[in-house]
Amino acid sequence: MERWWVPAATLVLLAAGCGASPDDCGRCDPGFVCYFGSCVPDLDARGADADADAEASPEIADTAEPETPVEVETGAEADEVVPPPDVADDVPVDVPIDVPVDVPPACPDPVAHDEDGDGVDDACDRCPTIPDPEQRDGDGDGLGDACEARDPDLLSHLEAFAAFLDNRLETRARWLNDGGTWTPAPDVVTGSSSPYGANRWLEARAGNPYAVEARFRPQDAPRSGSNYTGVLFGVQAGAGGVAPTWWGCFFEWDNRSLSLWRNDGRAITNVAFAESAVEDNATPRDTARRLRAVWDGRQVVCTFDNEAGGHGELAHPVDPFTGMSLAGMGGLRVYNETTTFLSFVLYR
Ligand SMILES: [Ca+2]
Ligand SMILES: [Ca+2]
Ligand SMILES: [Ca+2]
Ligand SMILES: [Ca+2]
Repeated sequence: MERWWVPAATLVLLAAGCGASPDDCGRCDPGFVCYFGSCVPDLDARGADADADAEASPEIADTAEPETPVEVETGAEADEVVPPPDVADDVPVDVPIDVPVDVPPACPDPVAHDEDGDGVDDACDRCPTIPDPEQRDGDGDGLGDACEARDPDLLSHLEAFAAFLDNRLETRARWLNDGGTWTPAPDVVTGSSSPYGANRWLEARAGNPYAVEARFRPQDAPRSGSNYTGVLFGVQAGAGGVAPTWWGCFFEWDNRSLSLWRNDGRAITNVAFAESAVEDNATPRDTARRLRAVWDGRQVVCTFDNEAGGHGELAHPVDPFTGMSLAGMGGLRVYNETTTFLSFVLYR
């Protein structure tokens, strides 16, 4: 059976010309008919014009809902049925409705920079330094699964994130420098010290628990002796020009080691170290590496990764009564080394 699709508004228009009685109005002018006591244009008399108007009228075209066509059969009233104006061409009938539910929402205030290249703008990335295009957040705390610590209850948000672009994402705290040279450049900051240490920390105090993370590339230049690069935490700024005290997790280039250090203001002490090298000796010097230190209130866990697949870990319990406080600020350090830092994150 042949069928036509007719917009509902068209049927209303057609109905207006039916059922009138001349007796209700007395007399109507030529071309008009009585419709419930009023003289209205005789649409039946206008015939083809009425159809043409309906098709050409922008008002009707706009208000007729192609999504809700009324289906009528051709036959006795075929003259009154108006084919829909190019509905098939203008309206995609097969609109896909299976849009993936994991697509993250649009970023309302982007900074037009994507530090980890996962397609999610830094301003909205739940893990701005770890590629996680699906932005999974199993516990719904706003911190992505990819950058939660091993205990998902431990960390819950990004306290500070520096891509080293400019100050757009670093305005909540200042960077403070102590020793060496710190040279900002678009997207990085380069720290250099020879031989003494250079510290740079973010003036944002972290309570327990927290984690600090830095991504870095040692500069491709020959080095000899002990060359350390890493993250600082528990930094207590020294008053009156006194050097700060700190804890630190460092990568050492010569023997590819991972170690935990402490500066109590009197001496810098190697507290613990990973027993084996954390990367192959053939790993190129300018490989990007990541160091993270997590303080959960009981122990420090340092983890190391590089983009070549190297991995290492170091855990060390800290006695709160005999150990040095780990409350404080987080930052970066180089010792007898020149390193380009790509990003820094303070998690809480
Ligand atoms: Ca991103
Ligand atoms: Ca990410
Ligand atoms: Ca989470
Ligand atoms: Ca960067």
